[in-house]
Amino acid sequence: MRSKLTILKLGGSVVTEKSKPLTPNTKAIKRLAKEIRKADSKPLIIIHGGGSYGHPLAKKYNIMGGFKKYSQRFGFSETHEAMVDLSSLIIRSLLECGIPAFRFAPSSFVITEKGRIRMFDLKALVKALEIDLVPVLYGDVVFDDELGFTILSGDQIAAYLAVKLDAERIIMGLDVDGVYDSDPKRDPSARLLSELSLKDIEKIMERVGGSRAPDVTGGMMGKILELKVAVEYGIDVLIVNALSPNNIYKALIGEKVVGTRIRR
Ligand code: IP8
Repeated sequence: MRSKLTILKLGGSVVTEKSKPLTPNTKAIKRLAKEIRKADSKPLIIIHGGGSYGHPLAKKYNIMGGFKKYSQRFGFSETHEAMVDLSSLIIRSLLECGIPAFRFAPSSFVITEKGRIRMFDLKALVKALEIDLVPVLYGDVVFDDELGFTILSGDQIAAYLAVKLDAERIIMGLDVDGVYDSDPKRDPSARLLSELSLKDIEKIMERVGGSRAPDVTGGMMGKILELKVAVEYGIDVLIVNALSPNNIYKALIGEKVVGTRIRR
């Protein structure tokens, strides 16, 4: 039987002002904390993206490409610190709303191999869930067996945890209404696809554009590719616009909401 676990991913373009370096979207963070509190969905894991905290720094120091020169060590640490700062803002807002949020910094317990998760120590996370804490994770810098270090996206973490912890669903809160038949940021006639199957995903894969801000982990295309593993496993994925008030609340309580539902 499924654990009823919900994995909520909040995109970097929701929790930050993506075009302004190191700028949080405080209004959205505070509103989302209230929506999450009101929905009271348990158990819950929250994962957030890097937005204007993680991505510009990761790009500047070429962290994704791996450890090539000594000077990158400062960039590795700075990128991580930026993510810790963003995560602190989010966790503080959650705590203020009465949600027992607790940070899990992926770089401390995940090792990747060429960017893919090879080792993920779940023990502490499971203990946290057992006492109804709400773990908060994020895309992070990580140590990598082949590359020395790299960037691990929140999307890869979401899909991995969903499968490992047998989650019921993944809710992706992004800055778009869902998956379109073409890129809505470039094509005004783009049509929202409200239901998608695995077969549909394969068909649209080459037609979905990436986001335009410096997103080192791949935009919508990367998201769909990552989530495919969870969908194949039988986990429902719902993509909604988290910048529209009440969407995350509705999604969490299972109410009908504009978005894209991806099912096996
Ligand atoms: O925004 C990437 O996470 P994402 C995090 O979930 C960093 O892809 C550090 C760039």
